[in-house]
Amino acid sequence: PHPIFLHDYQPPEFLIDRVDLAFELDPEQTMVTARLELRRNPAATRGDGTVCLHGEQLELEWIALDGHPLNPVDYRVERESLTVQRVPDRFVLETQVRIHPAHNTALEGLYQSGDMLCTQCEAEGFRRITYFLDRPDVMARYSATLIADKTRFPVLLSNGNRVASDDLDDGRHRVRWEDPFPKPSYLFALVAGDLRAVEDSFTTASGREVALQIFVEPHNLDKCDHAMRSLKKAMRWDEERFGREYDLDIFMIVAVSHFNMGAMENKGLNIFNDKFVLARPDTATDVDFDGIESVIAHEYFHNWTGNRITCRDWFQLSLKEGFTVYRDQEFTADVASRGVKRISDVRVLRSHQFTEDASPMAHPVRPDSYIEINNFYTATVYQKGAEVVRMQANLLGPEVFRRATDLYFARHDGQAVTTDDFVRCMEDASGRDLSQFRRWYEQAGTPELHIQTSYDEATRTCSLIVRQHTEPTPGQPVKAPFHLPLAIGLLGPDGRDLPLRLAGASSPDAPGTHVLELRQAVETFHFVDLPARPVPSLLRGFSAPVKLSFDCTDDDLLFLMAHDSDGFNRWDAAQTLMQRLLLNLVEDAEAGIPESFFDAFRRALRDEASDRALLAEVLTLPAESYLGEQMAVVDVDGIHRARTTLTRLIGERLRDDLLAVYRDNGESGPYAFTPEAVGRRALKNLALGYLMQAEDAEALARCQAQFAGAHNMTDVMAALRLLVDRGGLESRQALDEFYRRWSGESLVLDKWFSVQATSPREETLTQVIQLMRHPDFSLGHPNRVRSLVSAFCNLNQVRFHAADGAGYRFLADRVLELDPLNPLIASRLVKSLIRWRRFDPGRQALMRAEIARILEREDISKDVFEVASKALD
Ligand code: B3K
Ligand code: ZN
Repeated sequence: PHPIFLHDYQPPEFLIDRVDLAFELDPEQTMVTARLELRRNPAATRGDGTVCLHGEQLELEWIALDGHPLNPVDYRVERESLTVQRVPDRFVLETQVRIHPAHNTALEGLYQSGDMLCTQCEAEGFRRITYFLDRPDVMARYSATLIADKTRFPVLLSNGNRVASDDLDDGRHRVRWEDPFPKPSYLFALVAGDLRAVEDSFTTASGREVALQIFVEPHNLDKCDHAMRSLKKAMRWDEERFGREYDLDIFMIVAVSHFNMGAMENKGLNIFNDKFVLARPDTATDVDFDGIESVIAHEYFHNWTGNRITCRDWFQLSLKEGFTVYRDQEFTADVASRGVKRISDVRVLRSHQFTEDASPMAHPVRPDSYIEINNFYTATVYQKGAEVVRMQANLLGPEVFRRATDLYFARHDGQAVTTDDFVRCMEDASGRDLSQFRRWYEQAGTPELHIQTSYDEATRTCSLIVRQHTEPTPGQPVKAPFHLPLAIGLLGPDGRDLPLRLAGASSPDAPGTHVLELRQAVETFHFVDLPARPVPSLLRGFSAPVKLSFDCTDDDLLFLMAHDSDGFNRWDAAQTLMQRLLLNLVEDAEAGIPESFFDAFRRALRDEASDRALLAEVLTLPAESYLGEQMAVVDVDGIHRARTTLTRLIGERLRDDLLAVYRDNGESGPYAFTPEAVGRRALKNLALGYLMQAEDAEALARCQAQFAGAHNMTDVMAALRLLVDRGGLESRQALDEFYRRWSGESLVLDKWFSVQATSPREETLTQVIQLMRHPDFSLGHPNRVRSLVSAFCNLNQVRFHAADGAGYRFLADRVLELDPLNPLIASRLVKSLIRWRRFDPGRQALMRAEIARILEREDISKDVFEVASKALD
């Protein structure tokens, strides 16, 4: 397989204005007829009188040009294309192909999920449906006529508006859909099934009535309320915050159980992994409710950032994904808690994106080459892309940023554009020069900021020397400095923010946060008029996606944790402190924990005034994987031991306070998904976790009672998790009972699998191997694979990285089994192996051997090939 390069981009030789599709749907074989109106692209730079369309796994039945069937000498069918010779500048091409949805295990193109048929076209799935110019810069108007058996497939959906329907004589029926908005092929969708809809409506700001429908299998009708509420919230928010109104008269969401990722923003017909639609308090946790709200919002927001304005080519993926993630993050921050949202987003960034940046798959937010684009739906394109938009929003300020996005929507509506076009709108609306800032799109790697602070009593000056440095990444040995916002505050002895006055500035800022703009590799800043040595609070709100190191004592961290006016930095100070204690414990198992730490923890637990959700975040120890990232060589077992020890010590030392917190935050009344209630549950279950590690008899009794008596899945799962990690008879009984109760609910069963796969107990891998043979396990079901295999490999550092390499062997075996079925899922799994350089020589050798074993397999997909081969480069 060969890479494709951004610098080879050429505009399409032909454009397609209109597409009329007709489907005779049947799982075994579906006939697809396409009528395409093509014309030569005036902007094309070359052309040789032929047209070459993409197509994969299509059986061509007939083909006609301007109404005349073509002779075999006039066209050529290859494995991935159809070339037609000697075409005029403007013509109509008609084809009919045969495809086989029931045998489509890759779940790209048209496939079967349970009893329904559905599509997934992004990025390059449309070419598995019909011959086409399957690239995002070819935007066309579509109609789709769907014909299927009326009993099996009473509901037939596609993009846009339903314009006609009738019954045929043979028991089939026919429905025609027309989408008035031009779109790239990756946004095409169709669904056929025996579905029921929950319906509602939304009145837009300009007074238009939009019909809202969520389609599910009949038994799931009672799990759609939260999704519908989330959708309406998102529609309103996008009007208020970005001035974006919905544009069709109908918006549909369909929940399907077999889906490669989270959801898909097809125009007017979003298709969702049912995990991000279905929720009832007794079946879904707070984390699930949260995921549904933000994924529904994310896909809805794509209607403007992705659909109306799309990407010129797939290198520009972050144009729509980074911006849309930024939008959904802001949505959640506005409708829930801004502070908690920022913390959880930074957790994700640090644990997924920073690690990716430090891996052989490191790539810029705008990659410059790929072998398989599906490998680039990454934390870098999504989460770092969102950070890059966030930095621009912060550099411009809210009003100017809003002007800039308004300009972007006005200037590029209906176009396929680049990240550069986006930045140009930021520049044009603000008058700022963002040329250096563009490096964020071009250079991979996480910048490291090292800040040295000093205070001079004589001049009452606090100086900051700021150094930035970015390690080389594959293909980019030398990095130029980034332009970045560094938000800082200085705390006085009483814990309050001091007025900040830069040397030379005429008047001080008000006390609070000051944003410094960095541009050089080394820069010095002097703050004057400071009566005493301040404690600096740096990178407030995580103002740039960098790794920060600065010289500060444990006491400084305790001080920031207690006083910083920036909630994010209070949390971060606590994390840094806990990280220090834990890494000390890894080095020396006998190292003590200072009394001041327990005191601070106790004070926090007793602080009735603070937000419960924030408190739960502050009091959560850093994850084992995150601690590993902070070490030169990951000490898998040492980290597990240290973290378990500190958890137990907290449980023992703070027993009474933890029990009080547990009791005070119990459930009263029916389940509510409010930030307040979610925060209470999080704090209560965190307390229970510490107590359980201390092997407290009262805690065990409470945990069992919670498992048996809770009415919401959040509390049930928290208790089950703790019982499983503890092991023994109680664990077995709880698992059996849970299975009996929920075996009919696939999404709940996923939790049953993953709670076992992520347990740190020694027997976990043996257990996981047994579960692979469970009648409810199937490699053909991505959610199940994720809940068992991916959960074990990605969320269980201590067992996956067992020193004997059994975890690695298990993973490689699964990759080899999955690759012929579903390369996208197989390739995601390989990513768990590629950070082998971070481990000791023994583990390194074992991991490399498994990657090599994967690469030896003939006929490996290009998805897996790309990741595995880059891993060994
Ligand atoms: N745009 C889709 C992701 C498509 C992934 C293709 N392999 C969902 C989203 O980001 O909203
Ligand atoms: Zn997206």
